[in-house]
Amino acid sequence: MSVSDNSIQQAILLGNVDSISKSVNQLLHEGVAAQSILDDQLLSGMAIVGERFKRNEMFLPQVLMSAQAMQTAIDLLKPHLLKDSTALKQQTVVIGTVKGDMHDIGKNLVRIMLIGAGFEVIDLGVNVPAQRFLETAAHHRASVVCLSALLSSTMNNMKEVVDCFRGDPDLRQTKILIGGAPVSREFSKAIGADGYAPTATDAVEKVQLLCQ
Ligand code: B12
Repeated sequence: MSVSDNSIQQAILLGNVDSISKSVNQLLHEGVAAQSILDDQLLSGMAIVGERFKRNEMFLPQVLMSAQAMQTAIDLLKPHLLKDSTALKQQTVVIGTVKGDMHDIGKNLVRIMLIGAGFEVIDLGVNVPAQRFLETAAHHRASVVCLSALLSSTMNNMKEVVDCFRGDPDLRQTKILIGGAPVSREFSKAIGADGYAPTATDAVEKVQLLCQ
């Protein structure tokens, strides 16, 4: 990877949209794989933001700027991430961030990877109430519902979604996959979901398995 090695990380830390666009475009132009720009630079940059936020070295407006820079970079990588993929089957997946939670960068990455793997993806956005997941899954006959949460308070709203699906005679078989920094395999089992994946790449594998 050329472009000065940590220029993308720096642009994320500073929330510099212009600089990140320039660096990402340059790396793409040099033939660096979109997946490696994402894994080696963007995700590690965002991890540093998370650490600094935790230590009160960065504050909300700065984190928001970093998130905007991250989203700009992801939008630039998106066509390349999709191009690298092979379309397999057209099963429908509904995805959203649960009620009370506005974090969507990770959820958006999972969506992009799923589309890249050939799934039809309906993205309900952020702050999605349980009932909306149910109605959408029923309307589109979804095979899998993906729930994202980044807050330890909102991860509990995943259980409400799972309970609503399990309590509906027509939807109780719908597979539910969960993800997001505070959740785990154990939490997924505890709330009766069908699985957990730690990253967007693992999410694709899990959804493929759940669709078999
Ligand atoms: C960016 C950010 C924000 C941005 C969000 C912008 C946006 N559009 O998303 C803003 C500034 C708005 C924000 C707000 C808040 N935030 Co915030 N935020 C972050 C930060 C720094 C990065 C999150 C991120 O985007 N990571 C990058 C992505 C790529 O990673 P990811 O989301 O984990 O997703 C990956 C996996 O988890 C997985 N995945 C994600 N979703 C799914 C779904 C499925 C189905 C699957 C299988 C996998 C999967 O795949 C993804 C890619 O590999 C984190 C720190 C951290 N370490 O996570 C804090 C963090 C999540 N925020 C935190 C807090 C406290 C808040 C606020 C409450 C702050 C406040 N005082 O207001 C508010 C809450 C607002 C709300 N109601 O949601 C805390 C949460 C603590 C906790 N455990 O509850 C964290 C951990 C920071 C910290 N260390 O204290 N935040």
